Amino acid sequence: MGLFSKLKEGLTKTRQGFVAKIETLVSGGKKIDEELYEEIEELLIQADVGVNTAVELVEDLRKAVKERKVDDAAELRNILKELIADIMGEEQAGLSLRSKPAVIVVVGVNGVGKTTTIGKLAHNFREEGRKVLLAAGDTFRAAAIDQLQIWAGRVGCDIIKHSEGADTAAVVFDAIQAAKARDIDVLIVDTAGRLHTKANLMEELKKLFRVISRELPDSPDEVLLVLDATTGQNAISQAKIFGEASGVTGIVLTKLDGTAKGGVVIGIKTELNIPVKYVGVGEKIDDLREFDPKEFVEALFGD
Ligand SMILES: Nc1nc2c(ncn2[C@@H]2O[C@H](COP(=O)(O)OP(=O)(O)OP(=O)(O)O)[C@@H](O)[C@H]2O)c(=O)[nH]1
Ligand SMILES: [Mg+2]
Repeated sequence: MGLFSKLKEGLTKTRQGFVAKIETLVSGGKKIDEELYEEIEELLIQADVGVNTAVELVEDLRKAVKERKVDDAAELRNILKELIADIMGEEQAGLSLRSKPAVIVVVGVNGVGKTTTIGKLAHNFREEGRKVLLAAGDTFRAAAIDQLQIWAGRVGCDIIKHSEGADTAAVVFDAIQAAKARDIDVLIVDTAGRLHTKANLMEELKKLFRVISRELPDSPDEVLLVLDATTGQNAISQAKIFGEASGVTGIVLTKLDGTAKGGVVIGIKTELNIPVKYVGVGEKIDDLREFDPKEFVEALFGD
């Protein structure tokens, strides 16, 4: 299955819980009245676009209906799609890898899909012919190191690791030296899942960034925050706190396959100043896709 079909399939539940319900709501010669607007707003909130965004969208919908003198409620579906497409824009935010080795640090709370995303990213880079090195910066659990090692084996790239309990900054220091010596293009650093509310853990990340930029002045090139789409609005609060504490440059939104909360992509766009760079649509090695906002809107509406 192609990745667009996968994205479309992954968004099925969101589409059923939102677009399909709106379609039912506006069909059958329904009158465009206050009640209808309220119901649409409710559906938007349920799809996790966020309350503010839902209110604004319905406000714009009202304006468009007035301006265009729309009297067929069925038209609302397409106007809403247009408005969402306007919000999402057309621009794709790619990675900005400036240095050699380029360093990507992957952060996020427990279990969102950091390590899996690193495996998939490494695979993509390898496909492009780039030399990749992984750093097992999650030293919290021995299993975390093993998990990254398995991904390195699958992808066919090297990994730098210390034993459980080691200092993450020391692992990354070694990884940078190895990357320089081995002519590596991209070094990807795994980190332990941490609660965004724990100040000491966030301090640890800052220390890590200091070590990296001492070795490579323009690095890290990217700090990717991994968010789990199934957590909906909670993902947005995580991003706000991580964004401030660790200079996040991009978001990877995982588990878009099978969630009903796909509307959170729209909330991320309106509430955060951080672009979504990749989306995860499954657990397999090639289930990571560069995020294309236009394609997302098409997939969401099933068109
Ligand atoms: N369906 C689906 N599952 C995913 C996706 N990305 C990751 N997962 C699954 O999510 C689970 C957690 O993934 P990990 O990569 O271990 O998450 P992590 O953030 O590294 O977790 P910690 O290291 O414990 O903080 C695994 O079972 C993955 O297979 C995705 O895009 N879709
Ligand atoms: Mg992990």
